[in-house]
Amino acid sequence: MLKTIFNFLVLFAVFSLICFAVFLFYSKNNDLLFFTDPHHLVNTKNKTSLNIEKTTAVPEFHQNRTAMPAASGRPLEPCPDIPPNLQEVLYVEFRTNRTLEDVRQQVGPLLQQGGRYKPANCVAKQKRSPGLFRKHRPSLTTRLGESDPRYGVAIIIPFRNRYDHLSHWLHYLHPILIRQQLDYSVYVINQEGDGVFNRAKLMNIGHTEALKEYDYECFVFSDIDLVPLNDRNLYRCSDKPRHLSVAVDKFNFLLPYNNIFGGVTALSREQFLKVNGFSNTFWGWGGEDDDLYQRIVFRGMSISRPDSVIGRYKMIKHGRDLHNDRNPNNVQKLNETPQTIDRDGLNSLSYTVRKIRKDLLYTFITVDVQTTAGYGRVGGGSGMYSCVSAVVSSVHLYRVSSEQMS
Ligand code: UD2
Ligand code: MN
Repeated sequence: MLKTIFNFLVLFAVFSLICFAVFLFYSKNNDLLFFTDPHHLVNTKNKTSLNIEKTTAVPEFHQNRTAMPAASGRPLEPCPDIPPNLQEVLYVEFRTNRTLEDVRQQVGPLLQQGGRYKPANCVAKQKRSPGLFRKHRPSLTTRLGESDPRYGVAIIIPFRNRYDHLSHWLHYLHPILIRQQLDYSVYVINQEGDGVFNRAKLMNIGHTEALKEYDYECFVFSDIDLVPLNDRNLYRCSDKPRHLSVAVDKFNFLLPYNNIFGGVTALSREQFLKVNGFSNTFWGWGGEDDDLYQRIVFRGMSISRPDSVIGRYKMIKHGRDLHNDRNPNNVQKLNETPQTIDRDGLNSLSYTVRKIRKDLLYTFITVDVQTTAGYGRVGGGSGMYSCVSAVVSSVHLYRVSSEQMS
């Protein structure tokens, strides 16, 4: 009898132990409150709310890029229409030595390889162009680990041998673009060799190469020597092609002529395709920006601009570069825009990529632009328009016309 009771007790003890072990196992996996340190839970909650408070209180520039606020499983909210930490008067100084290494140390921790950034706490605001319902390419988005391609801005910089300018540009622009809560990447398109420079073709190449990496919605084309003086000049695209460098110190903060479209411009993917990009045939200095403006008008669009307070810029002082002399043929070519727009541009672009280098601060793409000998062919036409526009450009200083503000 005693033996039976003893056996029963042993069995009961073993059974209880098994039950307890099973219970422990499940409670660990399911985070049952019963077995979780209540202090730990409270702290986690506090941590989360602290993070949220912190992100609204301090400029985003100070946040850690790798923070993952979506850990709660909830999708990120869209960023506010007007980013909260914009600075309206920026102090910009170029008379100082600034190395890329300095810049890397300052902003590098906030960036991903290739000069890439997206806000950690909200979804960037760049919207898909109205009417553009293309299918996006999931292969590209997954390659970069992105969730939604609709918000990407590619910043394209035409470049050759302006390394000191590059350091200044990166030093000022990365913090500005971060405060603007953009989802962006910086592409520096470096023309190989010392053939005649072709700014416009480098822009087309930048657009094409950037789209191989990511389904960007917006393209900001920027000279390397232009730094905005007001964060409110957002590097986004809008429903019209946008001219951002409205009031440059070099031009006494005035538009040198009303239709100027050089410096810094923003075109959505749809707008840029509509004009077939830039012409590829403007070799040497000048004309390519006016040709793009004419393409925009020819395709029935108009441009928008910020006002001259928001659109202020400082340009790094420089002389004319070697192999980028003013090309007198380019002025005459402006007569031909209506004839060339369909056959000279993105659809006729030809170049060779020599090297792609991913720096923390930018993607550096060296290309052979297939420079022709000399400065390209002379365009046809009477040159009347060109003469008039050249005279108008050099003599008149227009104030920013109010209908172009938006
Ligand atoms: C004006 C325009 C510019 C462009 C140019 C004519 C403004 C404010 N700027 O600038 O957008 O239309 O006239 O082509 O309206 N670059 C190099 N290395 C070179 C040559 C040029 O990197 O050897 C790049 C660089 O990004 C530079 C840009 O091309 O900022 C334009 O050249 P620029 O600065 O010599 O022309 P600029 O200041 O007269
Ligand atoms: Mn310049």
